Amino acid sequence: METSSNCISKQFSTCFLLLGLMLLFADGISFANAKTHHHNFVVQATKVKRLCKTHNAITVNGQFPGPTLDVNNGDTLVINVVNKARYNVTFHWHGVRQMRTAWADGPEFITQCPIRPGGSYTYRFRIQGQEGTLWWHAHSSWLRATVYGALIIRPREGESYPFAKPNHETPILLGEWWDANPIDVIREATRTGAAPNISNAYTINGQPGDLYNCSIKGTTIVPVNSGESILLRVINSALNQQLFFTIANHKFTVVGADASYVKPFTTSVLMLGPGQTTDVLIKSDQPPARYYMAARAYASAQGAPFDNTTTTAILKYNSIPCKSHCNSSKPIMPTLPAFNDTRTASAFTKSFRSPRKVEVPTDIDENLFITVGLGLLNCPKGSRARNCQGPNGTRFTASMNNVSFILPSNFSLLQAHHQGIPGVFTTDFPAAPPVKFDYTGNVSRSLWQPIRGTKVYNLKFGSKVQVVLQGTSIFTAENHPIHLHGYDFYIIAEGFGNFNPKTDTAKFNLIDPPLRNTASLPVNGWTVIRFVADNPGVWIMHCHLDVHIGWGLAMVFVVDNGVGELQTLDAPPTDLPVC
Ligand SMILES: *[C@@H]1O[C@H](CO)[C@@H](O)[C@H](O)[C@H]1NC(C)=O
Ligand SMILES: *[C@@H]1O[C@H](CO)[C@@H](O)[C@H](O)[C@H]1NC(C)=O
Ligand SMILES: *[C@@H]1O[C@H](CO)[C@@H](O)[C@H](O)[C@H]1NC(C)=O
Ligand SMILES: *[C@@H]1O[C@H](CO)[C@@H](O)[C@H](O)[C@H]1NC(C)=O
Ligand SMILES: *[C@@H]1O[C@H](CO)[C@@H](O)[C@H](O)[C@H]1NC(C)=O
Ligand SMILES: *[C@@H]1O[C@H](CO)[C@@H](O)[C@H](O)[C@H]1NC(C)=O
Ligand SMILES: *[C@@H]1O[C@H](CO)[C@@H](O)[C@H](O)[C@H]1NC(C)=O
Ligand SMILES: *[C@@H]1O[C@H](CO)[C@@H](O)[C@H](O)[C@H]1NC(C)=O
Ligand SMILES: *[C@@H]1O[C@H](CO)[C@@H](O)[C@H](O)[C@H]1NC(C)=O
Ligand SMILES: *[C@@H]1O[C@H](CO)[C@@H](O)[C@H](O)[C@H]1NC(C)=O
Ligand SMILES: [Cu+2]
Repeated sequence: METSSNCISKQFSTCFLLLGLMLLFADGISFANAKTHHHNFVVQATKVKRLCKTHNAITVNGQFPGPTLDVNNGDTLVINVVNKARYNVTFHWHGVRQMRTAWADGPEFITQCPIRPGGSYTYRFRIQGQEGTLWWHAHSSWLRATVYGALIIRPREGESYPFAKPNHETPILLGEWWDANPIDVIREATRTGAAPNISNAYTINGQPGDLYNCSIKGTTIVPVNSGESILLRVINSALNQQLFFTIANHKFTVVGADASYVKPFTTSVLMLGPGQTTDVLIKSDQPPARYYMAARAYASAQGAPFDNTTTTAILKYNSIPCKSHCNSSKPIMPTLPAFNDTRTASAFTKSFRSPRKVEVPTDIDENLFITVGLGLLNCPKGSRARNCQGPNGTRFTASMNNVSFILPSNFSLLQAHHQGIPGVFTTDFPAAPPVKFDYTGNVSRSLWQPIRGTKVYNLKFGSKVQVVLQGTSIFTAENHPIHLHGYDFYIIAEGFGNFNPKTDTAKFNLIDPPLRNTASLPVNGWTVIRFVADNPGVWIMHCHLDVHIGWGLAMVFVVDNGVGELQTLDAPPTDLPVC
């Protein structure tokens, strides 16, 4: 559970720290002590036993969860990925801005073609102006079920946190485990058109915890001494489920999210959508004992099946006054919100503020309204029924503005954009829904089937963008964690029902909204985000529930180069995988 500085894993075959030269960067600040971290990530099948059964899980360097990357703001990462597994793979450094280095962003067929079995690719990028907790994960099929790890970004050397230095720090990675090969699960669903099988467990740092069978031995334990403060870096790395997280008898002070600091607030429960991170401080000020920390689903879709199990780890005071019976009494269990407690989820996401007044983009150049939701594809009557095992002989789908996103297969979008290769995508992603309707009402069945396409939306360098994300109740309404690559955005408002431009603009927070990379779009509601298109490249915006990505819940922004080298996408790396 401990983390050391810089090169955390002893298993890295190489880990050099090079002194950065006196380089002048775009922001005009020189970092004499910025470092370059070199890592080897070997993707390989590894025997992992959970829930009484051993599976050949795909891991990085045989570790599950994968190695923690521990860096300082301003550092450079050079990660050489070698694919020794039997699946295509790519890596995404979730939340890293990737200024001018879109080639290192990772979503397959968006910024690169997959690293094939036997292949390799070196990701190079610098952390610029981000501090807190991010993470990395595979961005190909469902590999990220087991291929993920924490990315911790500390303040520059010599600088400190904007809060008292905690006595300890530990990442808390919430995950999701199938008692099956996750790739088989998604392939089966793709074949049948039905929803994929739900998971069998959630995990904390890779362990389900002792409420599950055969899971007592590995349960994650976080040891503490009385009177300390502990920084928990909570990451929702689950594939398909928003999660509530709480610790018995301990309150959280939230200090950061998605590698930006926030105005501290206290709460006894967190809700994170997949992709989101939350940094919290806790105090070990309770009677010495063992306290469960626990996570379970926030399941907002009515009637849809979900994994309703509970994962636990143990916050264990070192000074428990007991002898032989010490381990026999059960840890103290917290109360978790009800699975459908949207009120608690919403109260939590609305508590976030930036620490101080920030510069929110105004004078918007691009004002987009994007509907987000599920759908059903009708099948030709009687034919190919095996492919149409969704509701009433349909196939599940999902869309943004009625376009279900299809990945290209012969070129990555970034390569096609950079080299001007025609026929790979079209630039007609609509800025508004083609049909206006009561998005959160009883939607006519005639509107449920989207079109399919590889449509992008073009943004001029430097344009100020507002996106109103509007959930729909097509098939079923549901909370969607919407993630934008290459950017952080301000969340200036959210609400329930249909967004009303006449009245809801009054709710915009243009003073101190939180800066994030993943927004929880409320079930049957809306969220408004703003950002400046200052990073050239091809950037996917998608639901971070992998089940929904597969159904097409994504769109892509193509951001043009600006003027001069500092506003221009770098040249592609020479080892960039091609299709
Ligand atoms: C999905 O669940 C069904 C029903 O339990 C089972 O028969 C099937 O084998 C599962 N699929 C996979 C890929 O595990
Ligand atoms: C756990 O083990 C018990 C006792 O062996 C068994 O009855 C139960 O079905 C198991 N639960 C699961 C989820 O496998
Ligand atoms: C979880 O779902 C199963 C199957 O639907 C049900 O039997 C069980 O009672 C549920 N458990 C909880 C804690 O809701
Ligand atoms: C309690 O459990 C820990 C491991 O969880 C073990 O190291 C220790 O020996 C146990 N103590 C007793 C008294 O059984
Ligand atoms: C939540 O689920 C409970 C049953 O588990 C139900 O009684 C309640 O009405 C639901 N609440 C909402 C807001 O859907
Ligand atoms: C499926 O068909 C039944 C019977 O016609 C109907 O009641 C139900 O609403 C349909 N479900 C969907 C998702 O279309
Ligand atoms: C790439 O694939 C698309 C769709 O299959 C096709 O229309 C296009 O012609 C292909 N482009 C090239 C350059 O091969
Ligand atoms: C939804 O609308 C359809 C017709 O468009 C109607 O048949 C159905 O009864 C409505 N359902 C509800 C719950 O209002
Ligand atoms: C989506 O487009 C299809 C095809 O044009 C149409 O049938 C459907 O009604 C549209 N749905 C919405 C929500 O715009
Ligand atoms: C793996 O990647 C290659 C190269 O892009 C592609 O042709 C192939 O279809 C991919 N395989 C799978 C199983 O997706
Ligand atoms: Cu979604």
